Amino acid sequence: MAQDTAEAAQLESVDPAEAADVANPDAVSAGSGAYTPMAPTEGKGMPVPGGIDIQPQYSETGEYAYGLHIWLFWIMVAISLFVLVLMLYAMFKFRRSANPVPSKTSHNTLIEVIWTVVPALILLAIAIPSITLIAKQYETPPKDAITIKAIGYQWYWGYAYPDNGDFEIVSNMLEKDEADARGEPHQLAVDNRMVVPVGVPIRLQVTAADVIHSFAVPSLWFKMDAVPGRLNERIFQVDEPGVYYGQCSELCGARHGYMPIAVEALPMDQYNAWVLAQGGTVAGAEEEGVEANPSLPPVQTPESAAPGAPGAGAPPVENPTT
Ligand SMILES: [Cu+2]
Repeated sequence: MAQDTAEAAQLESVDPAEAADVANPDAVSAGSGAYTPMAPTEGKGMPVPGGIDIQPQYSETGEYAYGLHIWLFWIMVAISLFVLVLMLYAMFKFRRSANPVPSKTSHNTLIEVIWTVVPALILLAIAIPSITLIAKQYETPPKDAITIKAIGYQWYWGYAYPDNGDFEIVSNMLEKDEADARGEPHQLAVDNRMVVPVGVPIRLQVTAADVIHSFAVPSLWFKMDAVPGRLNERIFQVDEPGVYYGQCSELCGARHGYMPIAVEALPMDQYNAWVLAQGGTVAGAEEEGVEANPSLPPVQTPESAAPGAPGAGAPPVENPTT
């Protein structure tokens, strides 16, 4: 709880003007102040040096999974200690010098019932939360969920927003000096983040344009293979605003390790402002008199996405046979 408050305070303390300095100048000017990339919170949504546990979770499914992880850990500790104590006891009590005549006992109904029933109960205590977790992970998103599509390319990610005017964001890894200048972790920071609304279910579709990639964000308990020609889908929901980092998690070629993922979760009104800044559309915008900025191109194209730019990777081929 104290940690949450500290994180919230840190998020709020980011001065927009200050953040604009370190942010992508293109994105900021294009949005005319509508969207400023959020400064990440140290240790939130990212790995930490020397960390041995899984990352703190920021989705409902992730929190449930973390609970299961701790539950399994203590079951393992209890069983390991129990077996160790039994072994030490037997080794000491029944050593040859103290117990020269071995017991001839071959049956004990009570013990046999116990060592059958107790392991069965342990398995049940594991199976119920485990199956519940699987069901939670593959719960069908509600009909009105916003659809976002993550597309893996060699070697960068594209994020399409079919419910918001079908624009696509191209996301490339930042060079070390750029990431340092923005105060973001190197090899996780990207030029254009996947921006999502916070607190609402999202229908996240994952696919690829060339080879198999995998879209994975550990702190949001999300990992799904991106397979060319297939549309894998899973519900995706982020509890609180923030920046969450991940990486491609399926070996996909030479620059597999250099196509990170950065998800930025924003309150719905800020998400809508970001969508409009990208030239997208917002549901119900016509009635409210809000229109997309027509002076902006429909697709945000970072410099590093240009053919031949450093880190650009091979462009996707629409139809290689023609
Ligand atoms: Cu990949």
